[in-house]
Amino acid sequence: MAIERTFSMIKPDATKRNLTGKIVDRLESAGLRVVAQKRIWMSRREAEGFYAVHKERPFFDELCEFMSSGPTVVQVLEGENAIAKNREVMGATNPAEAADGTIRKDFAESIGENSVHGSDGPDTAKEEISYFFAATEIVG
Ligand code: RTP
Ligand code: MG
Repeated sequence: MAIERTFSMIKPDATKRNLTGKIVDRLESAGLRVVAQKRIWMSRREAEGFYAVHKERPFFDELCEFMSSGPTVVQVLEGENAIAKNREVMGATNPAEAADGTIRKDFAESIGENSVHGSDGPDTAKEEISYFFAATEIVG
């Protein structure tokens, strides 16, 4: 299995509740290495750009409002099968449907305010990493 990189975010509902360290611990314990990380406050426009694929969805406005409502920790994670592994550790989008022991099951507040984001494939991982990080900011 090849070493992959994926993009991850700790969303405003989680930074607000001081859960950054606990979430990083879940990621590292699963074998994912944090090779880049910074705390940012996204503008509404940045959130709209990041979530452009969802712009026709009914939750788009609410999502962009939420994602620009407070600090977010953006990260690049590296490891074997990192994209799928991160999705597994995160759990289902809706915390009510997330498996036991996942981040969303344990920490998420609702389907919208669900504590974390993770890329869903190799192409989105590349795009999302470059949306927030320069190559020089990623130290493997
Ligand atoms: P993510 O992209 O954040 O890793 O999560 P995901 O793949 O599990 O979910 P996706 O379908 O891509 O949706 C992106 C984010 O939009 C919010 N959402 N709200 N109110 C709703 O019905 C609803 N559905 C999705 C969530 O914050 C979700 O993570
Ligand atoms: Mg998604």
